[in-house]
Amino acid sequence: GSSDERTRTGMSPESLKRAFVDSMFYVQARYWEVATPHDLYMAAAYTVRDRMLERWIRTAETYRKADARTVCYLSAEYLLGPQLGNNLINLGIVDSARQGARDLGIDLQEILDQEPEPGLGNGGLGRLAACYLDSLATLSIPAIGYGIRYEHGIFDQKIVDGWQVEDCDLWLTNGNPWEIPRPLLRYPVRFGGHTEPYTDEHGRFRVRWVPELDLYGMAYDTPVLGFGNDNTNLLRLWHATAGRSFDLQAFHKGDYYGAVNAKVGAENITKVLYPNDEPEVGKELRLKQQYFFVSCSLQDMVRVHLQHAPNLEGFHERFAAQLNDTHPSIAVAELMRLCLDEHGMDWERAWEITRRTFAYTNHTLLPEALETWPVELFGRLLPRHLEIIYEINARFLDELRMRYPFDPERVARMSLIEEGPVRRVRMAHLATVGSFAVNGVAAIHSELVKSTVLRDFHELWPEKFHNITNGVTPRRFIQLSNPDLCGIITDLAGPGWARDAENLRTLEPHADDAAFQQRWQAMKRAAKERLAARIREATGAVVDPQSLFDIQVKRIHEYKRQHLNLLHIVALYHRIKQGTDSDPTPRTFVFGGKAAPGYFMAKLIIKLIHSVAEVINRDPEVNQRLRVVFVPNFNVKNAECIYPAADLSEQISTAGKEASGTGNMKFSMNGALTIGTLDGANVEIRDAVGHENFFLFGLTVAEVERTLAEGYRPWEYYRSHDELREVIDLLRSGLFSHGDPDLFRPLTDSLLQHDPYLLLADYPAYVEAQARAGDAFRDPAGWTRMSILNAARTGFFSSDRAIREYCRNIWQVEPMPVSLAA
Ligand code: 26Y
Repeated sequence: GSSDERTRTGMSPESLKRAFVDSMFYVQARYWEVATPHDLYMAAAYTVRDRMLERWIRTAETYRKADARTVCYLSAEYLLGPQLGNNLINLGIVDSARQGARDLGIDLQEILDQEPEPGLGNGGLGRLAACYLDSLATLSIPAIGYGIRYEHGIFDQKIVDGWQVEDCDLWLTNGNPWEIPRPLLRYPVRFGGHTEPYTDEHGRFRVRWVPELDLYGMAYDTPVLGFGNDNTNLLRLWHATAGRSFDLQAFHKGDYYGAVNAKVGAENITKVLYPNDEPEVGKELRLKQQYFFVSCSLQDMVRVHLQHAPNLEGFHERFAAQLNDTHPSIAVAELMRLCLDEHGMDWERAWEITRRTFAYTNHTLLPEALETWPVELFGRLLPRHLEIIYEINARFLDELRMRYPFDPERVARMSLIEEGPVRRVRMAHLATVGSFAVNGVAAIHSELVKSTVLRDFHELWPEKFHNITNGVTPRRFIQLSNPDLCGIITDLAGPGWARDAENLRTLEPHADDAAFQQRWQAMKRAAKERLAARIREATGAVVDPQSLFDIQVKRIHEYKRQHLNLLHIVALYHRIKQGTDSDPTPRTFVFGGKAAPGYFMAKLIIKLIHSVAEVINRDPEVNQRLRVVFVPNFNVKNAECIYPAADLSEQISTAGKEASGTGNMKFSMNGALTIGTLDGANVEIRDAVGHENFFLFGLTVAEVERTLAEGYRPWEYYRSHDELREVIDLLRSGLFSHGDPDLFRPLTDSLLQHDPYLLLADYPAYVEAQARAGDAFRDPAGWTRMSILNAARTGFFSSDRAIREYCRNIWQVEPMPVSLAA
């Protein structure tokens, strides 16, 4: 093509340089001497984006021509993390870009560091959605991710005097070069009002929804590159703007300020991500967010479908729509509404299409985390949808009564409506009834879904239930995060491993090879040094890269038991002070994670981590052996620096509580050993890496159940276990709270009185497993062997494997490779 074209598509260092200089001038409108680091980043991002567009357009064209069956992933969260580095990798131009930057006297890393990350998710569920987008594109699966373009993502965590303080996330303020606004791609979304029956032109009974207000959802598109192919999929996020009704209101009633207020109200819908990773009751705006993005997404799917079809028959053949937890489960009622009210379909046909369209992934068993909405709120915001849900329920309950004529209790348990002083809609039941498949996210979790929260449904429809164990993308979590490891693997296995993670097994035969071990240790050492530098920068704390890096990073939650980790740390401290220490392995304990702003106990745990750190780190008798640090603001960017540096990965949730976990996979792939319970994907990780390469401890799910059923008395563990008692007494002594014995009372009281997560019951086994880990670390060759085997055997936990299973077992969708040559 012309030199102009090459400027936008060429991949050589020369073309990239030319394009970069060009973007600086024509996009950023800056010249060299005044360009800020942010300008450098923006120019680089636009340079890379140009190189994505040809693939993107070619992909859209290919899918459209073939009228390809398409996966629609519906998720309220996408925790993408920084884009630039990942896009360079997926385009295969990292070296070119580094060379080009160097020629211009710029350090590529400095440019990468400029990018604010789109934190449009809370934790595991949002990051899983991002990994799945990466794998869908890499496997050439026609797919669209639908979600919400939150103006403010997950809050920035600051630490003030050891306490978490939330700061507003501003990821959009300096502009987002990756998104393409589509101002003409807008759909109306309505709320409130009432419904009226009427008779249509064929004399049929119909219902009309007369809403109170409407607004628009406008699309913002972000391209998602595949790795090692030319497919580029689409992440379509919806932004709320006020609808036409607001303008008319102002016009007719002369109430200009009233209309302005209403407009502001409408635009609030996509303002901010709710920072809880477990629901709290009745947040009206959250229900609005959920309906808003679901309605836009389904209208978009209907539009696409009708480009090739005369009506909505066959909609379920064109699309498979995955519900990422119940957050988008109102989609079941919305698709029914579209079929019935907007497309004149009869109930039976509409219901068949709806049930064949959706599949539902469950991510939690915690009863308090199952979403339900008060009927009153539901009916006020979405009167037509409540009617439809009642009708779905009435028909479903009729079926159940026929099937179980003498079991009214079962029928009541399965109802979509929870009866009680406040009647509520059970979203998990709606999702289950309205879907053709339901899956859990790890083997043990999927079994528990069938035997607990959805037991009755499993008895009714056993073939509907699946397991798909979660996975994570090796591109971001090995290749991008750990370039040295990437080099080691590529040297042994060739470059193919990044598309087929089972190739990691090539490492296995080298696990005992001394030269290879040395290279492995150097890789680990360098990663630990990078993390140590980062820790120093962020907190001022100095840590020794020679020590065992023992790391727990994840959302702060009582069920994840960061405080069990702390009990062990305090025990080690206590032993050193007493002169009874038998574990002389120097350790650095690293914590990171955000607490939901309203979750008092979680915030107190963060304060306790800092308080223990303060005492230990300044005590010269202890601080040569132990250090404790909290890395503030755990997010994707920080995570990329943390996983490669870990020796030991803490996966210590109470058995049965962690659906899967995905951090456990990221650690293990990077050669960390796990200390963990038989919970979530830990079970499968342990089987994969070999039981001898995993530090197992703790009660099993069955033992947890039995312990609680038999009347668990944590106090007795406290009484009968001397060290445990001393540790808890230390927390209550004021030693860690400048003499205030009450500061951590809520935590210690909760442990002694209820301890719903069985920390005290698991404490002895945990401390014993930690001692085994400490001993093992003192044998570098043995440890390195185990580390290598962990990385070699965790290919199963690639999100490519998970997505292949979804494609085969749930979506029935085939790859459609895109060729740029065409
Ligand atoms: C309803 C709203 C407040 C809400 C928002 C986010 C509720 C839940 C969540 C997030 C839940 C979540 O992240 N769950 C995690 O999903 C991961 C991916 O499957 C699992 O690995 C992890 O065990 C589970 O806790």
